[in-house]
This record gives sequence, structure tokens and C-alpha cells, in this order.
Amino acid sequence: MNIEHITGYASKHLGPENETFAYGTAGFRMLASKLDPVVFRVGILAGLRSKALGGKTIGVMITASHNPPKDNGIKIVDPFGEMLEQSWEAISTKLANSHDSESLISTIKEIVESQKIDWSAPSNVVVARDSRESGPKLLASTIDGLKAIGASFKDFGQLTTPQLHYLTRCFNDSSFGKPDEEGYYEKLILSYSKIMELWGVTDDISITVDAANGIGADQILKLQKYFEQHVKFTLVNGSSDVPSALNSDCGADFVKTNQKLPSGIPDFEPLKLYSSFDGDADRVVFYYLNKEGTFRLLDGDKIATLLASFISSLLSKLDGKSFKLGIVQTAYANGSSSNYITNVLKLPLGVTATGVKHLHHKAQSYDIGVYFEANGHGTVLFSDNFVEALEAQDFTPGTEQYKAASTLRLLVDLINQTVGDSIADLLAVLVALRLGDSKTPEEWDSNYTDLPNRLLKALVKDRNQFKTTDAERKLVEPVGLQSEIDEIVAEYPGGRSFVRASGTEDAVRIYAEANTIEDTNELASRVSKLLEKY
Ligand code: G16
Repeated sequence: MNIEHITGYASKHLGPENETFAYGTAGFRMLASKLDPVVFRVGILAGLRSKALGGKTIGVMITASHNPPKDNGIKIVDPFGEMLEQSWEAISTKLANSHDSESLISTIKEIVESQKIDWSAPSNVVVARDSRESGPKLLASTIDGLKAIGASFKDFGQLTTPQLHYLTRCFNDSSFGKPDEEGYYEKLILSYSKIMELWGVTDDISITVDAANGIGADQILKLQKYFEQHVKFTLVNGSSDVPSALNSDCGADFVKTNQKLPSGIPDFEPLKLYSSFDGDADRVVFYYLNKEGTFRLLDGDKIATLLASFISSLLSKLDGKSFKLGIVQTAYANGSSSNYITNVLKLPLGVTATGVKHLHHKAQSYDIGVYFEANGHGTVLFSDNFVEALEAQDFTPGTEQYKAASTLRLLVDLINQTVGDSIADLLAVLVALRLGDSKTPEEWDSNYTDLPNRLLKALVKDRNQFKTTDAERKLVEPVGLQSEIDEIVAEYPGGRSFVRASGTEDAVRIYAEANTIEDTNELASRVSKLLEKY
């Protein structure tokens, strides 16, 4: 280890005395102006993680996704395109808080020792960033971290978060796809087009995409160039070059939280399907205006049930072969969706804490695991066993069984197996609508009716005092607050409410649902009021 080399770089990125950073729901996320020392240390950490895994390629994404333009963030992607292994989150936190050169070197030594890292092992890292103004400077500091420990790296410029996950996987698993941006588009287009050909669909599908003025806008335009037929995208809120417009009155988080149309879409047409991405294109929600002109949201819960129903109908055609299909949600899932999954679809349902890493892990326990957060973040995981069984199928071409098995195999390639992906999920939804039982937004929406729900945010002195249990459905601390919430909830028929600290924003989130809109609003505001004393 060349200590002088590391401290030389570290002297440009000293940490603040009185600040504590934590690897949260999706890495480190905060005001961009505070991030420089953190991203430098994450660069070092990514290099160490790669060395610890014998030189496997690790991904680093600079993004703050749905957060406002003044924020930024950074997260590490493991070799298979999954979120960083949980035990390394604590290691990252420790390194990020090693503010001076001396503590930085001693923490690096500690990591090398505890993880039995061979310092001479190779280290490979791929980096990308979203379209935020602070991105280039933070990227340069991340690269300083990589250079400090002599890691090899490749900078992919501006990408969506799921594209970086895809690339990370490709570098470690060549069967996953070509390790460049083109390979990502080709894989999507090939699988989508083959599915449509298999079913004899020749007409084009049109869809409007609100890209939250983020990087998803540029990537949709690139995708459209490859997609000469089949899908016609109309792009709105596509100004990724106007940093202040990012996620502002538009995008998946805005639409889901406010349950209303984003700005920037002229002439809404009733009964037509619209979609919104978030700032780094790893979430998507859909919506339409019904005949009465009322806004109807088709969120992550609706996406999960649509995709699960479609997959279930395909599975039912594979005579005799039985596979376990399950759905994973979080506490934010609408109670009606959970009832529908259990009582109508009759599928196993898992509930985890917020954060893709938790849902992803749980979804891996099924042959096919559909996971979606209500906010639109999710994907469908197909197990190796399931894929092998499909590939071994010997159904006669032209039969229903053959069509079902082939479609399932193509869905494995279409749906991003590493993480939630707005673009891939959008295409999967279009496939399910075109080929499944629910053909129109209205039919899709009519599968179940959401309970009225509200999502609020409260600013508190220290959100770290809010500790939860039971997949974040109950507060353990501050002591006594949960009983106060329970007492209020008991007054509302069908009522449910919980409070948890956000892992991506300096705020506490309040979720409430009940049988009527009036009750829901009252419940949400009474629970929020309880937080005023904190
Ligand atoms: C991230 C996570 C999601 C999570 C969201 C909000 O999404 O990847 O799993 O639902 O933050 O988390 P929290 O409520 O803890 O702030 P994104 O799209 O912002 O990366």
C-alpha cells in the first residue's frame, strides 16, 4: 500500500469535523455541496471491494434519483448488478466518516485486514452519473479515490442507474449482454421485438413518457433510434440539460406523492396511457384520465399485479410444470393490492423494509419473484432453475405451450434482472397490456380499487431517533409514539398508518390509508401533528 500516494490525494478531500455520514436506503445522499469527501472515499471503497472479490468489476453510480436538483448521491453496485452487500454498508459508513488522512489510512488498513484483501489483487470499477449539475465535479473526486488506490476504471459518462447496473453485470458475466450502452438497447429491443413477432403483433404501440427532465430523456431518445418499429415514444419533460428542472413538478415521485398529473404534458387525452420516470430512470408509474376526466394512478402495486397476472397466465400453459411465483411489497403497498394478491391472484406475498436491496433479496426466494415498491421501483427476477427449465423445454413450435415458454424466456431478457429499470419495466408493461387479459388502462385499473392513501413528509430535529421494527410498520423509538399512532388509527375504519425515517432525504415519512378520502386526510394530518414535538 502506497500510503503517501493515498494521503496525497486525501489532502484534497478532507472530511468535515462535525458531520456524520451514513450509507442509507440507496447509498450516500445529501446536499451535493457536502459530498466531495464522501465520493472520494466511496471511490477508494469501490476499489477495495473489487480487490476483495479478486478483481471482479464493481459499479459506482453518482445520482440522487428522485431528490431535488441541489442534492446528489453515490452508491456502489456489486458484481452481479445487485446493491452493495449489506455487511459492506457499515464498512462504507466507517470509511466515509474517516475524515482526516490518518484515520482514513487506519480504516483502509482495518478493511484490508478484516476482509483479507490481497493488496496486489486487481481492482476494476465502472462509473457513471446522472444529469445533475454537480455530477462532473463529484465524478472527478470519485476518480481521485480510485486513482489513490490504483484501481482501473472506465467512465461511462451519463447513464441511467439501471444501465450502470446492467454494465456492471455484463463485465462479470458475459452471457448477460454486451458491456456497453448499445448492448443494453439491443438486448431490450431484440427481446421485445421477438415477443411481438411470436404473437403476430405488427401494429405499433404509442406511449408518452415524462422523463422528469432527467437522464431517462436522453436514453429514451437513443432507444427510439434503435426502435424503428413497435413502440413510438412521445417524450415530455425531457430537458436533462436544464438542471434546475430535474424532478420539478414532474416525474414518478411527484406523480405518486401528489397523485396528480405532472406539468409539461399538453392536451391530456382521456383513456390514454401515460408514464413518468424518476430522475435516474429506475422507477416508473403510469396513469390515465378516466371518462369523467379524473386522474387515475397505476403505481408500483398495480404494475406488480399486472405483471404477475400475465406471468401467471403464461405459467398455467406450461402443462404439468409447476413453478413458485411470488410478489414482494413494502409497508407502502396499498392494502387493496395486498388483498388482491392474496385473495384473488392467490399468490404468496412477502413484505420487507423499504429499499430495493431488501425486496430484491426476498424475491430471490421464489422461482419467479415480482417485487415493486408502491413508488414504482421494482422488477421481476427469474431464478436460474426456472431459466434452465425453460431452455430445456421441448414444446412443439406453434403450440400454446411453446408460445408461453418462449415468451417467458424472452421476458427474462426484457426485464432488467439486476434492479428496477423504468425503460425495461415500461416495455414489460406494454407487453403485458398488449398480450394479457387487461388490454386498456381502465381494465388494468379495474382489477382492484386502491384504498384512499396519503404520503406526507415531516421535518424533525433528528430523523435518526425514529427506529422501526416489523418491516418498518411499527416504531420502537421514540418510545410511546407508536401507541399514540395506534390510538388514532383505531378511530378510522380500514385505517392504517406508519411513520419511518427516510433513508434518502432528511425527513420522516408518514403513510396513511383508510376507507374514505376524508378519513385518510384526517388520519394523515393527525399522525403528522404528533411529530411536531420531535
Ligand atoms: C430510493 C430507493 C427506494 C426507496 C426510495 C425512497 O429510490 O432505491 O427503494 O423506495 O429511495 O426511500 P426512502 O423512503 O428511504 O427515502 P430512488 O429512486 O430515490 O433511488
